[in-house]
Amino acid sequence: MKLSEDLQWRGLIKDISSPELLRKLDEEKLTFYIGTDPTADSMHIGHFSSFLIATRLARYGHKPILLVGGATGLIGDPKPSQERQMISKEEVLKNVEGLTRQAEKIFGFEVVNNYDWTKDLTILDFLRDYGKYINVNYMLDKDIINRRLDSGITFCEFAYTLLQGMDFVHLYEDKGVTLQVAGSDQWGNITTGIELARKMKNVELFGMTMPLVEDANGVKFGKTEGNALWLDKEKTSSYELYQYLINASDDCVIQYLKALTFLTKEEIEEIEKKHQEQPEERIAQKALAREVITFLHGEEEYQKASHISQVLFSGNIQELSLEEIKDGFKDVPNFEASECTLIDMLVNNKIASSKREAREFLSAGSITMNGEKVTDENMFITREMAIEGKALIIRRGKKKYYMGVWK
Ligand code: 545
Repeated sequence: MKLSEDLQWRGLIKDISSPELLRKLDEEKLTFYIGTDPTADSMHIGHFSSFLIATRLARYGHKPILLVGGATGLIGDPKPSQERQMISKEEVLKNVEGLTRQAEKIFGFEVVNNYDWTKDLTILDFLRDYGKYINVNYMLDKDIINRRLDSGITFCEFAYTLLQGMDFVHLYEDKGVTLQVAGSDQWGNITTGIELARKMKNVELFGMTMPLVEDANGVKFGKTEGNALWLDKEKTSSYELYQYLINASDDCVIQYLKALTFLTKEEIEEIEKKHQEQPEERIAQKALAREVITFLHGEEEYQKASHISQVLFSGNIQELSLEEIKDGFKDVPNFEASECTLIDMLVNNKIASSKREAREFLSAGSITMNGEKVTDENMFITREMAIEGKALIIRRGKKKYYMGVWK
């Protein structure tokens, strides 16, 4: 399939600066860029969907450049709602390092930093060489800026779009970049660059955006209760990522497969068919988790995450290593384990609210310890019972977990 057809089939094209671009994508080899600002030291899965576009184009022979905004990160891309909190220079620097390392590791493309060509530009040269080409009226028309006119926008943020525009022109001259890709919130900034290049260099640059990936409720993909899922596995373990992906809703999962994996049209259609026959098997969600985690963290991490999930599902907790236990039970209530009777352990650590309740749980057979049912309230708990001498996993009822940790 041609690249332009593939992108359209996946629903990855929102805006394009000219229909001519589709032909170029299929027939020429372009150098293009996508940028990210160092507002954090890691990307999250929401950014990942846009960055994947870079890999898609690269697989069709185009040359990607990733830009980390050491300069633009000091200013802050205006949000439609309110002014951003300015980030300290030290933090921007630290985040640039984190993001650069991550981008090189995950995507393996050339990374540039716009601080390098912005830091020595004087304000007078900026205004004369760039500011002179862009009309304020033109800037006020931009969606994001326009939406801020009532609540207000500082000159600092207002000028942001010019910095990003300048990057596009700079990368055109320095590296032959003729295309910028991004999520659809970047359309205004991309067109500023196109406008600058047209006026300054009399050349036509191209831009393309993709829709931001959302769930059925319009919540941005990759956010759970306001928490981001990071691409850094020290910040979000593969198991946590697995849990998020495996729980994708049936309504959205096919779209996620299109936008977030490299499975082909035929493969996705096949998965869709099987998924519709037996939705309870979660075939599509499993494929999504496998593809995304393998791409990001490698096959081994995927195996680990799916192993933890299977074991937790079957209840054979003894099969997990301590490391896997720590991953799988990161969010369950913890207590410090010590030698005592089972019933004291349950009550002292609030697994049961009273001895009477504890006895009820035990006689009903609803307490398990490391996957095995326990019923004797006088059973004496020792360190030897813990997994690798450290962790005791208590389950109450079907779903409620607690972790006792031995010091
Ligand atoms: C700066 C200078 C350029 C080109 C681009 C930029 C960055 C751009 C921007 N992009 C977003 C971003 O989010 C913070 C990431 C924290 C790790 O703000 N002005 O930096 C997002 N981007 C990816 C997608 C996006 C966009 O990184 O384009 O649409 C999200 O999906 O919001 O010369």
